[in-house]
Amino acid sequence: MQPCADHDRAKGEGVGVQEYVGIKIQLIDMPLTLQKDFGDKKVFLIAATLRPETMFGQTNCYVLPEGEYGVYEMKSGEFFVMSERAARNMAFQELTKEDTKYPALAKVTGQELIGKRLKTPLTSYEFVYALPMLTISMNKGTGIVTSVPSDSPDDYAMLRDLQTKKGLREKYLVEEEWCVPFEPIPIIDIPGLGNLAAKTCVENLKIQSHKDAEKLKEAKDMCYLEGFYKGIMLVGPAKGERVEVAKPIIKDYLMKEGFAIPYYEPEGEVVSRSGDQCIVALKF
Ligand code: ZZB
Repeated sequence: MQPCADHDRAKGEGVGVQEYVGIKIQLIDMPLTLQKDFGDKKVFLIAATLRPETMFGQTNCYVLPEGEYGVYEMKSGEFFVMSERAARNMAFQELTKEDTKYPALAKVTGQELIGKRLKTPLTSYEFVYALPMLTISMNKGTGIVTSVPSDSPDDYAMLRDLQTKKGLREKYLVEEEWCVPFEPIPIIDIPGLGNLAAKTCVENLKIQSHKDAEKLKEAKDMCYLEGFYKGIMLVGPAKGERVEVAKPIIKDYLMKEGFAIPYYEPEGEVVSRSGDQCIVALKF
């Protein structure tokens, strides 16, 4: 594996490294296809987030119904469910069982994960459900997204659609009990946007559905910016602190407790001159 300097790239000149926090969300109910081989194992959906300080507000976890996920064995002895692309990056970050190798021990679709109960760190819900999100990109993060509808407009819009649109629930075989009781949790107060900033922004911009991409982007940018500089934590060990200060504290806590892992990937597509998709590798 050669380092791919800027001048060795056919695509992606100047593209840097994105650092995510990979949240370990344990499967309580195993999908049928995984029951036999993984029924007695610790299996986690890995959700890539840029907002570890919002994990107190998780209400569910999103998967792409038609997305293909693999089950990978990690150095820790645990099993991670994620996209093959994420497993490939992790194989070069000393996370998979054998360095540079990432054989999928099984495959599972997002649809097969929907409705499974999950245990996820820091949230006040005892367990949450895997639900569909139709705008997930399989070429970003792990293809699994943890849902914080209090502070993420995309998550709020999707959850509201699932809660209120029977036809949508029927299409993806979602039961009311998996989404309707899971209201957003106030975790951050932002002056001017209140303690459910994503809901405020979605309502102010009159966003009608999870498909309203342009306005959702505007709402997301506003929540990121206002949240980061002006948001005050309402919960957790950094209660009363600004988000900017709380973020590294909560991130370190999640890692120390074994609830999360650091995960890196190129922040955009990088292709080498020999035509290979580039990854982020640990180099000493
Ligand atoms: C929890 C969370 C809480 C997030 C929040 C955001 C916010 P970005 O914003 O485009 O740079 N995400 C992660 N992977 C994917 C994917 N494959 N497809 C679609 N969405 C994905 O991407 C990073 C954020 O987008 C991640 O951080 C994740 O949602 C989601 F309160 O995790 B986040 C204002 C945003 N607030």
